[in-house]
Amino acid sequence: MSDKLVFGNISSKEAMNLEETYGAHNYHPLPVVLAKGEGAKVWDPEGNEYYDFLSAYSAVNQGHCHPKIINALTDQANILTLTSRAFFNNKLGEYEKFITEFFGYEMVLPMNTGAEAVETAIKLSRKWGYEKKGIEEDKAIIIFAEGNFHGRTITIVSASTDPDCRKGFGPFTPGIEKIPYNNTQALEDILQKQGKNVAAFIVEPIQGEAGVFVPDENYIKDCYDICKKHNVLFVADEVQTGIARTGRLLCSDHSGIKPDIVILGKAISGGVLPVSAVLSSKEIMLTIRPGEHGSTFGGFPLACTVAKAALEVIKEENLTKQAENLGKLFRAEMRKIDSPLIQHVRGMGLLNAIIIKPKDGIEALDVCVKLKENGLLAKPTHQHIIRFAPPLVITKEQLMESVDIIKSTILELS
Ligand code: IF1
Repeated sequence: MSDKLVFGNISSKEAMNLEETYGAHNYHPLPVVLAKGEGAKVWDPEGNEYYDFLSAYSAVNQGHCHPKIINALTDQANILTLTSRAFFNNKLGEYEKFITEFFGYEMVLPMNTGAEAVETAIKLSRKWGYEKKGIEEDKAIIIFAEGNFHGRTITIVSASTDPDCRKGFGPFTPGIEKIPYNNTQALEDILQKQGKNVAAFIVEPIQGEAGVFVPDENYIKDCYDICKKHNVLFVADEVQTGIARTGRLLCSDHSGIKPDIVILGKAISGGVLPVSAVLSSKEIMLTIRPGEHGSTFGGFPLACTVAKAALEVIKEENLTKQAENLGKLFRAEMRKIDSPLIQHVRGMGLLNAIIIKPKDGIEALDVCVKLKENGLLAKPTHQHIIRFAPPLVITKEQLMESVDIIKSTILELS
């Protein structure tokens, strides 16, 4: 590792000091500073190269600085960026047609961050509950699964079961019930009891933050059927699992169901701008009327142009198939590693995790620090789990090189 500056004008050490001094301490990053990215790789200011196995939490599925997306961004930035929704713009409608056809839905409501899209889905579900299902005013219930991660707003953390997300942030939003994840009986039971007032069940097809927790094969399909039986909307939060990551365009596709509402974010823009979306039917979407919901940036021309290009890349480069094939290869290679540190390997497509069994004081964080020293970036979640989610554009050769880094790092520590 060299100390000479290669990218930018401040060193890793200076960059970390500045963040420490002037930035709120709401994160605990791995001690690595990123200054440049291209495809599946990133570089620090000193020019050290790393494979990115986080992909900005699956936002950079198309790879860092994808030329087609960056061209779309810079071309449009010179023409028109933001207009607000007080006026029409010549990019929004075209994008809305494109994204709804892309995912097979009738309508889209564009927002910016994932959390905003989740909030939108909650509001939309409540509105549908009152107007279409006939739930009595202010009685609507939304059901969430324990261990979920849907974002950071007060209402969303009201639905969380993670003490770090909640503590010190009450009072919480009412009208929320939580049931165990991967337990269809729990959903059936609560709907038997309170179904009349339930507007929606909001769930991640794979729980990301919970450590890439893949539910039983029929879980999502069974939950969907139970929701249908009780006239409850089935809402999939695909902010992390969507857009080719799990080897299907949507993770819900693995279960052969079409959620009533799909929430997307992150990779819609290939990690270039905060772009999120809520997809649904006309029947549901039109319960929200002018003036009832929106945002200054939602559907801005620059975002629409970038998102369209980013979704085109998914199709043009066959990234869904790529995620499926390389994911199988990755899990098979991980399962070959003979080390007491590895307890379990799980995942779908290129959203994978290994569960670390701590040994001689060595934990997931120590493995990630060593991986970083060996040229691969990943982050532990929930202390014992390491998530591996490279950009989907990673080549087979690059993936095998990464596998070698992971193997030798684990063996070095075993
Ligand atoms: C952070 C985790 C990932 C999400 C799902 C909505 C959102 C997210 C399924 C909100 C966001 C992020 C945010 C990021 C950490 C991260 C994360 F570790 F916390 F769980 F990806 F795995 N639905 N996930 O995963 O989207 O508002 O952030 O755009 O630093 O909080 P957002």
